[in-house]
Amino acid sequence: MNALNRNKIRLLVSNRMPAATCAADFNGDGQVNVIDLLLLIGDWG
Ligand SMILES: [Ca+2]
Repeated sequence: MNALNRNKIRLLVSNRMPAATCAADFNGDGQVNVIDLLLLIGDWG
């Protein structure tokens, strides 16, 4: 595997992984999904 292919793979992986500091990722697992929505609803009001 040459350097160009490694850079392509690194770019693909980084594009698939959302930013860890995403404001909607309440439990910090790197994904914004129904679990984060339930945390939001649980803290509502
Ligand atoms: Ca999350």
